[in-house]
Amino acid sequence: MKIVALAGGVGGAKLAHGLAQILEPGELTTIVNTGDDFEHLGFYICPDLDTVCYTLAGLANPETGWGRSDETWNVMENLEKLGGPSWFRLGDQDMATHLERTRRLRVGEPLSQITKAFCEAWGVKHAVLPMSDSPVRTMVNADDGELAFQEYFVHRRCEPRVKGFRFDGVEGAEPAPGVKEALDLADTVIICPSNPWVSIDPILEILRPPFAQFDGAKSVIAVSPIIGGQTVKGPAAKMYRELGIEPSAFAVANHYRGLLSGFVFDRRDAQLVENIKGLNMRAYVTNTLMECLDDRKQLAMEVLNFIGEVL
Ligand code: FO1
Repeated sequence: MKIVALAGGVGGAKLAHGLAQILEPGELTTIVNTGDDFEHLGFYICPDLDTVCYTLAGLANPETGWGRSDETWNVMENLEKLGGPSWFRLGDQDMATHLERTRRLRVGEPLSQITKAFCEAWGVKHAVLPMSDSPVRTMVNADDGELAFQEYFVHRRCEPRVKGFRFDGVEGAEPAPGVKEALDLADTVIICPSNPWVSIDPILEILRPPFAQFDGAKSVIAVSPIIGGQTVKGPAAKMYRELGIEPSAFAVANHYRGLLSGFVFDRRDAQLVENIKGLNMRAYVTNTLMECLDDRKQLAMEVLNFIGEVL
């Protein structure tokens, strides 16, 4: 079975990690959102790409989900003493990633190639691709004006009310090398439990125009990031509410309506099963909360079995 997983940050990385425990390298390609990339302190930072790579490498910080485990913060502490910006926390080990990525980008190496080289260095065996080598920037239209994604997410702690989103640069951006090939070969695309508005929509915007078959011939399965009306992490539920939609697994299924052959959601939302089937997709109910490594593997196994039923 060949699988393409679409992922944003922490939730997506956890399921990709579960899939990587089961699938052979060569059977799994994870395509990652780069809409929340930004330049900060002179570094080119790719939070979701790093979260996915660190997680697959077993290097991710288990408390935050982002950044490195066993991290030290010497640079940040000294930066703060000098009055430098410290709202975006960069650990010492993590900083090496941004330093080297920025250096390579400056000498003309594309992001996809840099990611491949980093994955090799970290021992990540399954392919990880940025959605595009061209910069795409998620912009949050909030009640007090438009904000760059990290400004909204980290600096303003998701406090501004959202009115919509714009993916700056998406029109001119091509999928990264390897993305089209992976999709052509894939039996199934799994949309990981990431934020539909700001993690998955940017990837879909990049993929849709050149991949007509993506809207029909391939089976596409999504896993809900919303459990019992809430998100495990991040502002997806708050975003749904502010956009006038009741946050629920049904709202997520409805968001991807027309694209999905199957939808996986949590036991706590089992009462939504008939409504979800009414969206013309198969439904699978299980425990989707990934609290430990075994949960990741268990959910991945169940999603793969469900794909077997759907195909
Ligand atoms: N998220 C935070 O909430 N606060 C931080 O200081 C922070 C630093 C950070 C550094 C590197 C990195 O790769 C990610 C980091 N994140 C931080 C997470 C990240 O900005 C968001 O989780 C994603 O952009 C949303 O998927």
